[in-house]
Amino acid sequence: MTGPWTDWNHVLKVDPDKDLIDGETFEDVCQTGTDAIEIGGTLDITADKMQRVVDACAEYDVPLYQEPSNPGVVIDDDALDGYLIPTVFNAKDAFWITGAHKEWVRIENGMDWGRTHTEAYIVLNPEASVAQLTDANCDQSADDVASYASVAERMFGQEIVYVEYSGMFGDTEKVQAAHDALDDATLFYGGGIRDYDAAYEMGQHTDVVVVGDLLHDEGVDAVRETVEGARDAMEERAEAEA
Ligand code: 1GP
Repeated sequence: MTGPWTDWNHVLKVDPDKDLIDGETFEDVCQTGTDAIEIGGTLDITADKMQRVVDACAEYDVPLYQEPSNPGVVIDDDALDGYLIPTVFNAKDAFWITGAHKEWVRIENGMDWGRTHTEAYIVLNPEASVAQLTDANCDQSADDVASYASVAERMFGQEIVYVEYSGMFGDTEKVQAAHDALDDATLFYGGGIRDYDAAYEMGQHTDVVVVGDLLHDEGVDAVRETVEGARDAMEERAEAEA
């Protein structure tokens, strides 16, 4: 179960429904130093909006992944390195566990399995759109989060486990619990990373720090700081473990 994300520290999530700040371009976005760009969002996403971001990033050499929020927005484009297909493990609405996926596997032109990878979400901020949309049960202890991580990795063969706090900085104890539970799968953490210090702190508990809204709210310089924070934390951890 290896993918390029095993070498990543930082992912920038671009929401195709949100604008960049004035004066910034996708060329700037692709030059923040992030390890990969994940294109996805929860609300009002269309294939056209997805395509616009892919087209704008295609000529730069940062890896590009689409994270489709539903089967209708999947785009077929050689510029994409792959698709990260989310499953929300703590959703009460089964559509987000297997319902959407049942539609996905029969999309027009078929699935591109060679480029399709799996992401097991554990959604923990009840205020986030993703929690409300999927009717996620966010009331999970650190032990529960560790259990979900094991279920995802061991029983459902997920390549990535994603602790999602979208919009708020999460509980590092729960993130660490997920990290401790995993052997092979890569842990992504996303939510409320707004500066170097937050990225550095969470970088001590996860494999990959994901940054989203900061790009659309404050721009590429702020994102670059988070790249440095995540990288410094992970380099220190690697040295300590060596
Ligand atoms: C959202 O996990 C990402 O899916 C990032 O969250 O927008 O809070 O950075 P933020």
